[in-house]
Amino acid sequence: MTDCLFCRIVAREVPATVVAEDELALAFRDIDPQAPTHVLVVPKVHAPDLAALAEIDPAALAAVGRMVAAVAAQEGAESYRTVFNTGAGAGQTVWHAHAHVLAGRSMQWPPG
Ligand code: D5M
Repeated sequence: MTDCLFCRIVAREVPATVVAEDELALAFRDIDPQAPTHVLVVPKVHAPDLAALAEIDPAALAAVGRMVAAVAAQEGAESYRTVFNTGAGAGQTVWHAHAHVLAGRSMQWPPG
């Protein structure tokens, strides 16, 4: 059994509120939402971060990108923020590439 949390969510070994799925990607609600809409979009293949995913499986990266837009539309978001934290210093805590999709409130820049 893998010890990667998001691989285990993809395998349905850990429960999550899934909002979208296709062959290559899965979207589920963040357990600690930072906005009224906060969804994580993950590739089904394991890659530790965005750059690794681009190397390992460009098709899965494209699927994540398409699913980000589909989730935002499904949530009725006209504007939304997409975040890939990379590295502990940037706030990455789960070492399986994931896009945060945040919407439903105004966003500040710089993000902090
Ligand atoms: O983002 C990792 C995100 O993963 C963080 O926002 C919490 C979320 N998380 C952690 N465990 C779960 C489960 N079990 N379900 C849903 N969401 C979860 P990062 O950018 O790595 O800090």
